[in-house]
Amino acid sequence: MAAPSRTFDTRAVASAFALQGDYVAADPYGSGHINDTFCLRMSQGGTPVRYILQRINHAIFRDPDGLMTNVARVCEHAQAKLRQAGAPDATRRALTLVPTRSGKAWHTDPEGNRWRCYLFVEGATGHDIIRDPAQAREAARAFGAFQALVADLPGGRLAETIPDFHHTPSRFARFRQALKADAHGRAKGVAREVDFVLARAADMAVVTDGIAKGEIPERVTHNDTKLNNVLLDDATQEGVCVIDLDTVMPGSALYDFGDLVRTSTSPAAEDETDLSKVALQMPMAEALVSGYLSSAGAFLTARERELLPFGGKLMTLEVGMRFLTDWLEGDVYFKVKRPGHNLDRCRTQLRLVELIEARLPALQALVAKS
Ligand code: ADP
Ligand code: GN1
Ligand code: MG
Repeated sequence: MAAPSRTFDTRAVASAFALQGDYVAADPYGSGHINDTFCLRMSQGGTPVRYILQRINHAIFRDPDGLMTNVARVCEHAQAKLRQAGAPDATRRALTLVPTRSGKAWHTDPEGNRWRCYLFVEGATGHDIIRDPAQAREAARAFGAFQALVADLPGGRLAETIPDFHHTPSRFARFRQALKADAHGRAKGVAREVDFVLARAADMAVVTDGIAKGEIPERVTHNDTKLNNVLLDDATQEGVCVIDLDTVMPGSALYDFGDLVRTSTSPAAEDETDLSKVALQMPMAEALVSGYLSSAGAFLTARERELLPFGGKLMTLEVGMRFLTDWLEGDVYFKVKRPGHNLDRCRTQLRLVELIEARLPALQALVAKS
């Protein structure tokens, strides 16, 4: 469970939202690397009811109000479409914000922290590690369906909640800056990892150049499609609810498919220290392709299809490079729980990049036959 970086008066925060019943407790919840997430427990006439209460990390999301405006738009659009389609369980199939007592989508506390409250999606789990191909298929189908859902989002372009979030060349430049500055004297211990990243300079701009030249379409994408950002039904494993909407903004389908490859093909945890456990399981990859194409196949272009496996390599390389950058910069971005945590995470990612590279032709063949 993620420990919040500090304690908060969650009882006071909860009282700002239009909730029924009595406050019981709010416990740190989930394994996200960014926000402070709590499982809020209320008692409604003796019946326990849970909510998700989240403090937005405004050190990372510099425009939290713009972010919440995005999130509210996406939630409302998803709910409206589900209701239109007659879905009986709309509040389980898309995130639902609980408004504040004054009817706003988020609460600002006296210290300037932005808080939001969601209905808790019960009976479903965000998994940190993929268990079987059925889960991979459902996760990929759900994220593809999410892209289809937001494709007709009304109200103009969404705010960029983190500018250049997946602009891999900018991430590469930042990495090189951190390496040059070496503010914590850590560069000498990571020469192999640094060389690995530098040797792949030519990969960094493939997608951004493709978008700039109009060869790859810009779409509204989720941009953080790690496996634990989709809740799978505990009984059926169906991908019921896509969560973590902070980075929903213009992007590329390749980022979303790519991060699924990164997080749903290996049986090892993202921070596994035994690199021999990192593996690219082809049945998982096959399930990702079939699940993603089942919901996104109708709108993907030929070029996007062709680049799906490369997207997997690029996203894994990008995140590996981001963990390495954070290690060099002194662990200032991702939450860490132990010394060397970011470096451990970096190493699993770079190992997976190697494995993806070795299987690129096989992965391309999988896409081609689907
Ligand atoms: P972060 O940006 O820090 O990753 P997330 O929005 O992904 O934060 O939330 C952290 C965790 O909280 C998720 O991985 C998931 O386990 C859980 N979670 C978030 N929203 C809900 C919800 N509406 N219902 C149930 N669990 C949720
Ligand atoms: C973060 O928020 P979370 O834990 O779902 C990060 C992603 C990384 C991921 C690596 C806003 O995702 O970009 O891929 O960690 N989110 C942000 O596990 O930076
Ligand atoms: Mg998350």
